[in-house]
Amino acid sequence: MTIRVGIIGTGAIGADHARRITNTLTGGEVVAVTDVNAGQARSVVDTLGLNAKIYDNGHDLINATDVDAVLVTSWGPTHEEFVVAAIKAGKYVFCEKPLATTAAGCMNIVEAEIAAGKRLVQVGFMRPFDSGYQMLKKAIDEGQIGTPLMVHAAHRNPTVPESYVTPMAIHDTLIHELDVFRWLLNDDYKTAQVVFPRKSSHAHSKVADPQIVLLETHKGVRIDVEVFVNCQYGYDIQCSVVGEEGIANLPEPQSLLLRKDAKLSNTILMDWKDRFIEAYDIELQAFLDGVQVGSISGPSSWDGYAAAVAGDVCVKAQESGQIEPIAMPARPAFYD
Ligand code: NAI
Ligand code: ISE
Repeated sequence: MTIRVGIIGTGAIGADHARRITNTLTGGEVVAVTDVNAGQARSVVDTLGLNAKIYDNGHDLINATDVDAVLVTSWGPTHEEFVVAAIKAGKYVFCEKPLATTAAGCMNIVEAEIAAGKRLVQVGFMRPFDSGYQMLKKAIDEGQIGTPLMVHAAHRNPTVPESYVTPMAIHDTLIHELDVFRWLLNDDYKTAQVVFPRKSSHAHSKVADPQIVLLETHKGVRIDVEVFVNCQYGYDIQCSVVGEEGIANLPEPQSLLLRKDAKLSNTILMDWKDRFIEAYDIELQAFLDGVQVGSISGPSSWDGYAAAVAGDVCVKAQESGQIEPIAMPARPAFYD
């Protein structure tokens, strides 16, 4: 059976997911799209040659009888409304990060899903599907570096638009680390602090950039993450886990080693779409396969909620300059 997919929001990642479902993945077909910018929806349908209906709004798309599963790839503040509506319609839903922009919003989704009685939501945290992060996790789980003590990480984007403001460094960008460290370390956060180094002259007035986020986990692991969203030189994700007996580093993406003009060089990618292209393919194939058999796995609403709880505290820490406690409720058995 081909899973008939409806996409809400056909901007950068919505269009990219439509492309991968159409050209790369198996078992899915995009049959419906909607975007508040109707021209954007039309352009994706035309560019990809989709046989898809363009809906006036997300709710009509969700309730369409020929839509089996929904992708929510609109702006973050709209996610909660669409994910809850999809759950209430009994439909599987893949929601891009953040699941909702606040922990309270994510909890509304968790409660709706528990009331529905089965897992219907996969969150678009793609890093657990990345082969490099999987190598890191395997090394940690097999005890290759001994007990993890510290993590040093960096999340760098070349530039961000004027609409990107200081809290987005947490909700929009750090949220990937907040999810992936819980998964890597099998641990949760206890405290957060944010410190601001000298500001880059490339950062516009509404964003403090770079920032350093300091996290402490329940097991006592100390994590520092540099979030630098105007670093200019590339899209660069770094992660180094220091254990009692060794250090495991996230592998660099494969690239040609070039000897030319008296230089030895590797290319650095500039775009998240390229850096995690395989992980996006694998996460979305996993979603389609899960819908096919009526059982989805991958990052859950609870993972989306847990990242948002930590994210809300990080935003508080941006404002207070203090070390802020993170109170993480126990995971309901529903998500075991
Ligand atoms: P974008 O601005 O390029 O696209 C969003 C689209 O949603 C726009 O075309 C906009 O008109 C549309 N839209 C907004 N509100 C809508 C509504 N109520 N109904 C229908 N359409 C609506 O943004 P982008 O970069 O594609 O991001 C979308 C989401 O995906 C965000 O939550 C973002 O955080 C996430 N994202 C995730 C990435 C990842 O690495 N997993 C990478 C980039 C984005
Ligand atoms: C963007 O929305 C993403 O999710 C990218 O993966 C991240 O690197 C970037 O900072 C966000 O703005």
